[in-house]
Amino acid sequence: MDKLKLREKLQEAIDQFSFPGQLIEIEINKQGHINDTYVLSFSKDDQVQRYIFQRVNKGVFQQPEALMENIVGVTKHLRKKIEEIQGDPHRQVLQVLPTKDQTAYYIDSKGDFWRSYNFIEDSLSLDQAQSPEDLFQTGLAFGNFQRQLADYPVKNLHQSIADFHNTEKRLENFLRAMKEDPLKRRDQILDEADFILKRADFCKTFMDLERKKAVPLRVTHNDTKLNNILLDKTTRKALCIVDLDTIMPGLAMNDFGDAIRSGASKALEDEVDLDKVALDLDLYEHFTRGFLQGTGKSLEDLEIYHLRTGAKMMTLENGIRFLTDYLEGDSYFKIAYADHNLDRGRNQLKLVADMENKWQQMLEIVNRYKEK
Ligand code: ADP
Ligand code: GN1
Ligand code: MG
Repeated sequence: MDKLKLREKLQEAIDQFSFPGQLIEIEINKQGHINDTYVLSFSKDDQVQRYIFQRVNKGVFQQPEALMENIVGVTKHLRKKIEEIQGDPHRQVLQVLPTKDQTAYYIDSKGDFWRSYNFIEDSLSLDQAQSPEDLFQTGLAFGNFQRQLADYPVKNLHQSIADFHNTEKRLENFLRAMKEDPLKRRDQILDEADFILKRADFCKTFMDLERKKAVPLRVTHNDTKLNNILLDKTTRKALCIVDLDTIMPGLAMNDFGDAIRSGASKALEDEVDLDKVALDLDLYEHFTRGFLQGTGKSLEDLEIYHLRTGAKMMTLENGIRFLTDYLEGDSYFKIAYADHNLDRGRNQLKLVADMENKWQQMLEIVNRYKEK
């Protein structure tokens, strides 16, 4: 889309927010799979100020009010915690920029849902770790995030997506898509379906624990993908956790798990050479050390025992979700080419298989950092 068209598309919504000065640039950020993310630059008195501006995916998030209430509540709580430890509240937590009407979002004439945040300057968002220290920092930040939210009332949170990490339901949806097979893609993934079905019991593990109330529901992020954390460009320390749309009551193990899935693989999530896809135990160890340092004493023994289960669960669940979307016609995740979801799905299943080979070592590493 050319610049003028893009500006036209965004103008109605931009006009509703109190941005300072003149809009001088609109850039597109393509890192996420869900929302349309733009970086707006405004100039005032020779100063340039940038903002994140998002068209939130209304197919995925159907209750803007509830979603933004979660985000406003949680970011306020985090800001207080950051101020208490003399951190930098402007760079370490997202700040929702209200509309001129003082609301946290705007619904435009087409029914699209828009919101804005402060842009965190001098930061990096990685699709793949560049050093083990990146993973230590990420682990520490996600661990701290859980600890800092441990006293936030879980009951105040709305479910922004129902059954988001209900892996049992994810499997049911996959099996239904296999049966209905609207695009006749089923035959492409018979081996993958067989791999998934062999793990049907495993898919129940966390739902069983939840039903027995054996593990607590906590305030969790639920989308702890590596590129949902910003690192400081200069110090390379973890700076700010972003993409807060899925903050909901959830399981600590899943926050650990999705970060391992996305950050501790030797390859990108859509690498097609499956020989390259494997769990990097060194990265896994660095993340684990950071995460357990961050959570401190806040996790129960059973949660710690099941951290490795979370890594396998989130990887299998994402594999199932990518393949379901492939079968259903790629309506959920953004794709860059026709078989993108198929490639992502295969990649995730290969990572699951590799985790199974390293299952014992994954537990030993967790135990090594548990006592410290
Ligand atoms: P999606 O839900 O589509 O993944 P995100 O909210 O994660 O959208 O935003 C996409 C990307 O934009 C993030 O991965 C991150 O790189 C970047 N980003 C998001 N918020 C900010 C921010 N406040 N400052 C700087 N970069 C950001
Ligand atoms: C999506 O929004 P993004 O790109 O950070 C998805 C996650 C998946 C991930 C896979 C709301 O994350 O659940 O694990 O893609 N987010 C949502 O890359 O579905
Ligand atoms: Mg994201």
